[in-house]
Amino acid sequence: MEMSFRWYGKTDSIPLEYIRQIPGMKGIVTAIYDIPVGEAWPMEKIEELKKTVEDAGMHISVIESVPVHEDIKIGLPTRDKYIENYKTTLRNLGKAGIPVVCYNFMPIFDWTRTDLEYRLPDGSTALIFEEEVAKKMDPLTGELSLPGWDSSYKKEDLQELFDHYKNVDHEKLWENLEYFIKEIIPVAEEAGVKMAIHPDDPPFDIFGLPRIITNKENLERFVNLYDSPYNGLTMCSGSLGSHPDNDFPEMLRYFGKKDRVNFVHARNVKLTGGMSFEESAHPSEYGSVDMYEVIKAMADFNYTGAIRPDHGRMIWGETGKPGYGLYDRALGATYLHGLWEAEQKNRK
Ligand SMILES: [Mn+2]
Repeated sequence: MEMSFRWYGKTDSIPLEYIRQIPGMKGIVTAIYDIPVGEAWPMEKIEELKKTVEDAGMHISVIESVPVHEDIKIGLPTRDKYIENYKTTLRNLGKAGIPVVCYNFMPIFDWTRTDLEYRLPDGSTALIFEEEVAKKMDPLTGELSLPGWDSSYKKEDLQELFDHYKNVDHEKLWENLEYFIKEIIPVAEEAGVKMAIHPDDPPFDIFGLPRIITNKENLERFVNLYDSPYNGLTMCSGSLGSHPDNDFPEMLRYFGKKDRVNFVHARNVKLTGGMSFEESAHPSEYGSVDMYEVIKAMADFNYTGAIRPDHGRMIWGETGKPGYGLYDRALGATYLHGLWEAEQKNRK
């Protein structure tokens, strides 16, 4: 297991120098943020990013993410052009020695929450999802915006996208995903870049849009679309763990033994009834995911890839990008590091 940390590039309020000071920190998870979705990433920009990270004494463990253009998810004729660009990006990342790419296949919206600054009893703030509030949210007003979403959509664009998705049900989305996977995985294999699809967050339909990377059965269907370790998963304890039916450690062990776990996101969530949940501190006692079981599962299949503390709470007066402060994520990293060390010594 290699400990890593997400960094949003030079505009991130947390400098690489601080990240390096977190005990056990080896890798950086990052992306190029100023290239429009669908365009190919040029070699020079990739090399520049790599150099920036290496000059700070670390290396790039994972690119998170290379976003998938909506035309690919919808299955429009224009998808082929965007798939070709995606292949170019993968070839370039391979040339630069990047081992893993994380991406997702969620229609229009990335991770969704109903409150980004919910106050927990200890005074910290966290991201939460309340089922009833989400039902009343109207994404078409164009006023709703979350940090994980593509902020370039205007109200008109959104309406048009929703119109397109009227013809995309779950099966159609599977078909479009299969088309994409069969095109890109051979290129990823050749380039030496392992792909790691991120589960949908939350792992159920929202705003009437289909979501398919949600549970064990669907992850199984996904890995069977193309039989290769390059067609793998990002196992995210917070995303999959926010559905009460998902047994995350069991799923992690199962897909790890199949050699399909290419990246791990670790954070805890506390299920609060129905489909609602709060993001909590990492230790098991604060959430519904048993983090020790997560680490044990990884030790069971000798995981050697990257793990990163996913979102954290805002603590100690820190302000910044919701979910992506320094302090709580650093605590998460050292906690995970400690569990891993104990588990490794246990097994000797
Ligand atoms: Mn995640």
